[in-house]
Amino acid sequence: MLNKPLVVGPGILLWHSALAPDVQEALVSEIFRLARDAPFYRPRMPVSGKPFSVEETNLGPLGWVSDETGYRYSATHPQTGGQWPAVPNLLCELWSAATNYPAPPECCLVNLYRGTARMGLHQDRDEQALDAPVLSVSLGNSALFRIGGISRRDPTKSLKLDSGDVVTFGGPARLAYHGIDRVMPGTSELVPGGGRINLTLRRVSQPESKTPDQGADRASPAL
Ligand code: MD3
Ligand code: FE
Repeated sequence: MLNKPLVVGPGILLWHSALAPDVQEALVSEIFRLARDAPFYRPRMPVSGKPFSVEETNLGPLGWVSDETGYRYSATHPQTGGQWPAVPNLLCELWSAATNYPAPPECCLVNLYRGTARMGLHQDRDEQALDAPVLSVSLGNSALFRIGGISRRDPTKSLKLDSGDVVTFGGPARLAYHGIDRVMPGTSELVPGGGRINLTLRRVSQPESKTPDQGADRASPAL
């Protein structure tokens, strides 16, 4: 399913153009079909309530949501109250092939960037399973992605993410600060209405171990 990745930095693996154009098209139409049940909405910042510029929805048993009261994982859509649609099989297989993690992803966050939407520098740390990498799929317009270290003051580097790119962030990169500085207009025709879609797949809870021994050492999970 996947070729050899490019090692962009410690814990950062990039599969450039991992998804063929026909697979990218099928994924985007599947996402907009699923979004009829779980519509894109604008999350709000904790405390201030300022709306994100990015629109979001989720797939899977848990969705990442944000409002005035904080960030959290929720089994239901904040507007419809319904469960999130299932993660498509192709994405579960991609997760397994790219991460080799012994349990399926629980959350596929779908980020929709229209116009000048961007995402400020942040850490993903609302998950218990920090031993699992995060997997990102880029679709549509290219984006300038920025990644630093585990301190906000660490130096950052920029990486262009193109449609069909797949990246995993694990081990030393799992808690790295990262964000999307800019999406480059007119660089792809993939997304109807224009823009960029990012799929971020995450394991949220620690899986039940498959053998009694595997779960014994919770203090030093294998990265
Ligand atoms: C590095 N999304 O949803 S994907 C996010 O393109 C998020 O929409 C961006 O950051 C986007 O949280 C960036 C790349 C990414 C995702 C998660 C990471 C990089 C990461 C988690 C840890 C380190
Ligand atoms: Fe993130």
